Amino acid sequence: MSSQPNNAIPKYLQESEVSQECKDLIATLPMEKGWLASHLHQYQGFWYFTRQLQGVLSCQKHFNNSLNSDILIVTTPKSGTTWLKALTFALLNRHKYPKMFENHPLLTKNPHFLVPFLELDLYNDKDLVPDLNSIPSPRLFSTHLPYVSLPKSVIDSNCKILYLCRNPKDTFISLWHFTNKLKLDGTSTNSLEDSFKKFCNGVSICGPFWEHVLGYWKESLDQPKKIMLMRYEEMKKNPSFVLKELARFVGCPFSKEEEDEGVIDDILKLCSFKILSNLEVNKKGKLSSGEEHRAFFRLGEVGDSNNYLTAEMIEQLDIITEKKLGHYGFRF
Ligand code: PAP
Repeated sequence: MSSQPNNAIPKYLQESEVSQECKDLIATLPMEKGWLASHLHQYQGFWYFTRQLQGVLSCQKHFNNSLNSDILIVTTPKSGTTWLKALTFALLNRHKYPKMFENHPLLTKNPHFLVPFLELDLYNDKDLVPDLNSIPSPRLFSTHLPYVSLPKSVIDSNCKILYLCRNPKDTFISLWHFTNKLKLDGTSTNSLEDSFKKFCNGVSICGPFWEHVLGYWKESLDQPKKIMLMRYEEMKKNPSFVLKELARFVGCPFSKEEEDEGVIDDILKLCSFKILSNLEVNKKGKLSSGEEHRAFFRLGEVGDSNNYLTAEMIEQLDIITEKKLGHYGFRF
């Protein structure tokens, strides 16, 4: 691990800007070669890049006032986080910005800016603890944390959790593209085969993928008022149905008048891949954590993994998925 702080490199690649507590912990944790930064560390059963681990520890320690009115978007990486952030933000703020295509914040701000990640954004700096008390309710945050690692106050409060997952084949291919795009030296791209093996073995960012999904699936059955589980494929197939369910779940259902006036269609249009990916703000600029906005918009379709994976790879992922999730009644 490099010991020189280097502000020229993006945060997601920095490995030295972490607290002594984090460094001491890392020395005791299993470690593997990273997809993006040099290392992944296994903490509480899941894998994180170094800077992310700093954020995980910090939000577990300091995010201790989760409110019943909070809404937390939780995803496995590359499951449609950006899309769900945009949809939820537009849903909650529809009365504030009725003219959706004129002055809406989504037209000039990336969805990750409007809905910050706890561990990758708000709590990512070792010396900074944000004051979130002045944010008007409902506060909208996001995280990639697995259920077992959520801050205790999130577990204890009656906040709402929106969990989104995506079939592992497309999730894997999206992650593979994303990490290769964000590597700075184009020479050392991760090979598909090598990344596939790692993904199947659970060694991926916030992996094992299946354990992440299983944790929230089980909790969504036990706590249906607190956790709503969504699938990317379902959102693509029937977006208005999912959006209406989402609105009901967070306590702001659409009225008959809104439905008749086309508010649902407007939100879906504003948050569509076509509109969001073509906005100036999303074609350039970066997140506070250093990733380019445009890296979050690639294709936005279901089934693109068929263009990359061999029949054997597909079979292998299907078998793992059935073994790990089918047994619990979960299918994509
Ligand atoms: P994150 O977890 O790192 O925040 P996330 O937004 O989940 O990333 O992943 C991006 C994926 O969502 C990309 O999928 P792809 O690689 O298969 O194309 C991206 O294209 C897709 N995506 C982004 N915005 C939308 C959208 N508005 N509608 C549908 N898919 C989208």
